[in-house]
Amino acid sequence: MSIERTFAIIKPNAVQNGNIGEIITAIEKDGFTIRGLRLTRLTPAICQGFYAEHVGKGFYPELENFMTESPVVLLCLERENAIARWREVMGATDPAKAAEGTLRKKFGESMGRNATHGSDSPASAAREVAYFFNAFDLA
Ligand code: DGI
Repeated sequence: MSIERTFAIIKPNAVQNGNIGEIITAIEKDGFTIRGLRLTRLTPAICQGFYAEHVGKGFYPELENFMTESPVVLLCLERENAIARWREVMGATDPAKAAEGTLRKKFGESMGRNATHGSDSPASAAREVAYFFNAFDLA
């Protein structure tokens, strides 16, 4: 298994609830190295570019309202098998269906307000890391 990078977001509800520290601790304890880290607030245009595959779907307006309502933490994470492993640590998209001990189970409030994002493939990871971080931001 090779070392790879993935892209993660600590979403507005988790930032509002004071969960940044616990989520970053879980990331570090699981053996990820943090290569990029930034607190910012997404604009509608930035959100549309990021979630391009979902623009036009029924749930997109709710997704955009949520993702732009307050600041988020953007992360580039590195470890062996990072993309699949980060999705395991997060758990299922719907917190109600997420396994015990996963981040979405612990910190997610609903399908929409599900606390974290993680890239779903190597192509998405490369696109998402490059969308938010330039080469100088990645250590
Ligand atoms: O890769 P994921 O974040 O697990 O899931 P995804 O890429 O299918 O969807 C992106 C986000 O959009 C997801 O984290 C939560 C939101 N979402 C997806 N499907 C629904 C949804 N939100 C609502 N309210 N209803 C949905 O059906």
